[in-house]
Parts: sequence; structure tokens; C-alpha cells
Amino acid sequence: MIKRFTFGEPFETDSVLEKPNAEKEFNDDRFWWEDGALRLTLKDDEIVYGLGETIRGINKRGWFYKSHNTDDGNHTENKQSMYGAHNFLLLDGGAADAPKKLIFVDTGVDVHYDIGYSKHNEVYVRPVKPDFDLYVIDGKDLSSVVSEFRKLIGRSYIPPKWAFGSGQSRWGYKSSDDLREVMNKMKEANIPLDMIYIDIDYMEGYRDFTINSETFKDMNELIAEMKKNNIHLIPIIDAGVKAEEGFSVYDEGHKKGYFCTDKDGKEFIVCVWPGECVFPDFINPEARHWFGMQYKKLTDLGIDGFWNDMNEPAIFYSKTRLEDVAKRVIEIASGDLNKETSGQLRNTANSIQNNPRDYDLFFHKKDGKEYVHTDLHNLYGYNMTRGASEAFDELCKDKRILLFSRSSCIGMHRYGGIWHGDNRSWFSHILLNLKLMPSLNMCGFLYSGADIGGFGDNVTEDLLLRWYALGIFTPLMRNHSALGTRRQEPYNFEKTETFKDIISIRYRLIPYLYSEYMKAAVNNTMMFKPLAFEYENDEIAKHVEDQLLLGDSIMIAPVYEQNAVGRNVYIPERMKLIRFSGGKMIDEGILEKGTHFVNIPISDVCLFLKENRILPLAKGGMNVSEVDFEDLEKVYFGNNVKPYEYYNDNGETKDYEGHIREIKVC
Ligand code: MIG
Repeated sequence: MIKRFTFGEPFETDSVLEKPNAEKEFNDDRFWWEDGALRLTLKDDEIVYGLGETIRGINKRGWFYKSHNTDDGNHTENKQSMYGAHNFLLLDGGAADAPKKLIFVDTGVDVHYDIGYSKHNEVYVRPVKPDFDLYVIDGKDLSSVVSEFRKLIGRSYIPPKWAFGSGQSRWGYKSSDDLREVMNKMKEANIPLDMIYIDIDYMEGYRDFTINSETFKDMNELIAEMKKNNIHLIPIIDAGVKAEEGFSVYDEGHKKGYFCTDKDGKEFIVCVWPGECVFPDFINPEARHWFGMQYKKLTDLGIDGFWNDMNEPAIFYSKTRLEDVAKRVIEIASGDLNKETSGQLRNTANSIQNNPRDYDLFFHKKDGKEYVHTDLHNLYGYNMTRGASEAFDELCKDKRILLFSRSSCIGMHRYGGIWHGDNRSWFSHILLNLKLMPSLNMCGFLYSGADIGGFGDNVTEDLLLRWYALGIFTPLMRNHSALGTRRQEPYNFEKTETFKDIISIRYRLIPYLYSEYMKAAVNNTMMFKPLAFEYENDEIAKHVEDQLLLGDSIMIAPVYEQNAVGRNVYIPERMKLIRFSGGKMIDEGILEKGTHFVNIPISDVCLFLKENRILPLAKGGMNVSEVDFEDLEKVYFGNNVKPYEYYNDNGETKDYEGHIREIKVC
């Protein structure tokens, strides 16, 4: 059951499109409102799920979090925020038969969460401004509460089928020939590929919607060549628009008043990649639509996928902050330098980038009213992506476009996916990647994945192999790395053949992954679930944080430690161990309920198949268009095999009804 309560005068976020009527006053069996926060006492064993994209565990208990969309590429345990604001918590009630409860704080302002941080059994949820809608969903089990929530926030974004292929990316591809090299080397190594991503260097001086006339002068031919090879080029789009007279996007937006302004009504100037920039006012519906229509410059060339970056928004520095910091640095430096002042100096200098106080300095317009950015900060990236998606609906009507964003808020899940931002080439980030999947699924972000191999720092071959062994299961599968780090394309390593084997498994799994994705989208269910969602009476399963259920048939348990030769896997019911090794699938027999040490050498991928369920497998292919979605091998065991509900469609158009049929074994 859903209840809605309104506190103060909330700004319309459009996170929920069809709102139930608000109750007269706030009243709940577990939460109460006190001193500007929602409060709750947890049961001793209660698990708290939620918050979508954040650091730490699937169970969020024991830390202090903030939903504040942040460009911070250092995802360590001491942080409080990542790039998204996913303001929901799901309580398991502390026992399998206890009532479940989900709360969703619908707001664009920051929210602070003390989840058993100050006191183990106490929670407070404090919206920084007490103007918000609160939704409370009560139910019997975790999955059905999540489904009710998902129905409330609307159907998840659905990408084209080819977007379930493998992608190669790197910040540092500088010319069309660099991209040809990627295509050719992947082909020579027989590694399947569907997408090559182009980072900021394809633009003319980092100006959005331009193409570098020297390094990418043959863009048209490049796109055609890639298309012939069934490869999609996916360009990046940044939020900041170069503030430069003569640049048509700026001129037009300037004339129409579509950029954010300062307190005096002048355009607010920040520095991002192109130098001095302005921020399009995505909160203003006309400006949002206008910016979205700019993507046409690229879709007209045959581009059919995009990633939106820097839209928290990220700020290298604002003009105002620069002046202020410069002044203070000189002041401090001209005084007596000692231990204290040199610390001050460092802190002052460091405060120049992504300073949240800059968000108090610029303004948005909507329906003739002005709003300071801070009051709707977390809606910015969401509305950038929404603008693009709405423009595609106009420009390409029935054609699906690949679209994902770095920054997000609940509501944006209807318009695009998200990637997990600037992670690092660390083994611990394989595990973070895994933990984020179900938390994101709960709030509608189904098309998601992390930079495989890690974005920052230098990768090692074993890390990359282990990461792929998880990445082949995530809907968004992309190897991406930062400028200046060790090259990370699979063909740069010794075991090229092993990379080929592992990435090829993805192309055998695609019919299953696509089918499970589509069912999750259409039915408002989760594709990735913590074990607790199905084995609620199993005290061990309930606390497993390094294995996931993937769809109806399988469980995954990747290795995330260096030099491990395998790992302990908790088997919550009889399952069959399926091993992929050296390009072959090997049936390793049945594992009974309990903990098992499973050998998983660096060359192998293991998955665990439930009894009486079917895993359909394709023959594979070099890209998605080569995969035969009808010629399927059925892997199963048991005497009472349940028919598999198989979703398949053309993968391109937007008609999602009537594509499910049963696959049976004879
Ligand atoms: O300031 O475009 O998260 O994926 O490669 C860094 C360059 C800007 C951040 C993105 C990353 C991308 C990088 N961008």
C-alpha cells in the first residue's frame, strides 16, 4: 500500500508522474517526524536496503550518507555521496515474516541519512529543506514492495538490443584513426564488439555538438565504416557549454536566455573542459527541449547512442570562486607561513574545484519563477538526460537510442541508464560494482554498469580478467579508462585469447540477459537481487553481499581478490555449477545447499544454475546482430523443469507488449 505525505511546499521533481492523493497529516507505524528529520528505531537484526548509487554495502546500516550529486572519482568508504540522488530506504523489518517498508523522499535538495551511524538502532533522514513529498510503501515481501515503488516511479529506460553488446572506451582516443585501430585490433583478436565510445577529444575545443575538423575530419566515413562492421560510435556530451561568441550553440542559448544566471541576472560563468562555460538551464522546460534538440546534429550523421558527463554539474572553478580563492591565497601567503597557515593555504587552494557553495550562486527559471541551484541541485543531470530523451522521441519517434548519464536522480531512470562514474583499477571496486547493481535496480536503474578494469589508476591483466568475469553479466558492459593510465584494451595484454573467451561468453548469454532485462523493465521487477530477496528464511543467505541472483535462473559469485584461485560460494538451494573455460561450457555437477569452495582460475567464468530452471544460451557472435536469438541451447537440471518465460523482440522499436513466450524442455 502506498501513502503520500506532503511536507512544506515541494518543488515539482517529476520523479513520480501519477501521484496518489496526499494524506492529511503524517502518520506512520514506524517513522516519526522530529527536529526536521524522519526518525526510526531499527530492530536489532534489521537490514536497511536502499540509496541506489552509494559506497559501502548492499545493507546500508552503519554509515552516514548524503544524497548530493558529486563529481568525486575517489569512491572510498569514507565518502558520503556519489553521482546520483536516490532517496529511498527499504526496511526488511528484522525478520522474514515482519512487514516490509519502503520510504521515498521526493526532492531535488540534498538529504542526509544517519543509518545506525550515531547509534546502531537509530535512523534519521533529514532533507536539508523540509519541502518534499514522502511516499511510504508497506508490504509483505521485499520484491513486491520494490515492484510497487517501481510502478510508482514509472517504467525504466529501455536501450536498443545492440547496447547489450560489449563496448570499448578510453579517454585519450584522439583521432578517427585511433578509433579505427581499436576496431581493427579487436577484430584481429577475434574479440566481439558492438560499441566504441568517443570521449571529449572528438569535439572542436570541447564544444558540445561540434566535431574536430582536423582529427575527425572524416567523421562521416568513420561512422559508415563502423556501421559496416556493426559497430556503433557513442560520443560523450558534457553539461557545460563554451561561453564564446560565434559558437552557434552558445549564441542561440544566450539569445534565448537558456543559461543559468547569477544573482544579477548575468550568465554564471564556470570553467570546465572548454574553458569558460555556461550551464544550460535544464530545469527550464524550453531550455531543456532546446538543448535536447542539439543532439540532432549528431543523430543526423547516424549516431545512435550518447553518454552525458559532468552533469552533477562538475565545476573546475567558477569565476567568482577563482577571484575569491586567489585573493585569499595571496592574503595567507603574504602573512607569516607556519604549520597552521600552510594548511589553510592548501585547503583554500583545494576549495576551488566542485565547491558546493558555488551551487548557491546560480539560478534556474521555471514557470516565471527563479530557483537557486542548491534547492534543486540533484535534478540537474536528470533533466539533461530527460531533455535528450524527449528530443529523441521527437526526432526518431519509434527508434531506441542508447543513452546514459553520470549524474542522476530517481525519475531519470525512465530516460536513460547510468554508469558508475570514475572508479579505480582496484579489486575492491569489482565488489562495489556488484553491490551497486541490486541497489540501483530497486530504484529503476536497470541499464547500468561500471568502467570495467577501472577508470583511474593502472590496471593489471588479472584485474581486468576478473572484472570482465563480472562485467559480462551487467547490462552496460564497457571497458573504460582515464587519460594517462596504462592502456586497458584487452588486446594490449598477454592473454588476449582468454579475453576473447570471456567476452565471447557475453554473446552466448545475451538472449537470457536481454530477456531478463526486458521482463524487469516491463514488469517493474529487479534483474539483480540480493539473495535475501528469495531466501528470506535463510539466515546465511540474508547477509551475503558478494553474490547476486541474476534473473530467474542463475546466481553469480565473481572473484574480487587478487591472486585468489577461487572463492567460497554460498549455495542457498541445490544448484548446478556451470563453468566456461577456454571457449567451452563445462557442466560440473550439482552443489548441495551450503558453502563450497569453488576453484575459479583466472581464465574461467562460473555461474550457478537453479534446479528446475532453464538457462537459454545462444551460439554467440562477433556482435549482437550476429547472435541468433532463436537458436538456443537449453541448460537445465531437475525433474520438474519450469518453462522459461522468454522475452524477445526486434530490439529496435518501442513496442514492448506481447513478446514473451514459454520455452519448455521436452
Ligand atoms: O573531468 O571526459 O567520468 O568517464 O572519461 C573528467 C573525460 C571528465 C569524467 C568521466 C569520464 C571521462 C572524463 N570525464
